[in-house]
Amino acid sequence: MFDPHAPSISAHKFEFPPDCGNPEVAILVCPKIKRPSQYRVLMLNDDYTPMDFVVHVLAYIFHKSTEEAITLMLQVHHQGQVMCGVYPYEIAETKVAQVTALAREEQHPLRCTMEKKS
Ligand code: TYC
Repeated sequence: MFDPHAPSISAHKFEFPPDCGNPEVAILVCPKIKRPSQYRVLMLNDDYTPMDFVVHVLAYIFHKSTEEAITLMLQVHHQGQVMCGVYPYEIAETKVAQVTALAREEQHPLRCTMEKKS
């Protein structure tokens, strides 16, 4: 039977902060907590994707204003790549997949990648 007053690992953790320096205790109740890694999503230049398509993608997928999207598109065009945003892994992965799918639907070679932030 469930006894709400019985000591448990979580009750112990909250009521009696353990000595996390003691490895016998630390392995059970002192999990290492890390912030999730963040990922930059980068848009890459190519010679064939139309500029207005890239502007559309930046506005639609990355929620940029038209002005911002034009500036970013021109940056990619002149400098080779630009950062569109920083996201947790799954969001970054989804944005890359969405950009790639939209581009392939229109037979454009546009490429978008992600890289882990250090
Ligand atoms: N360089 C392309 C052109 O001249 C335009 C372009 C811009 C392509 C940005 C990709 O990520 C890109 N049509």
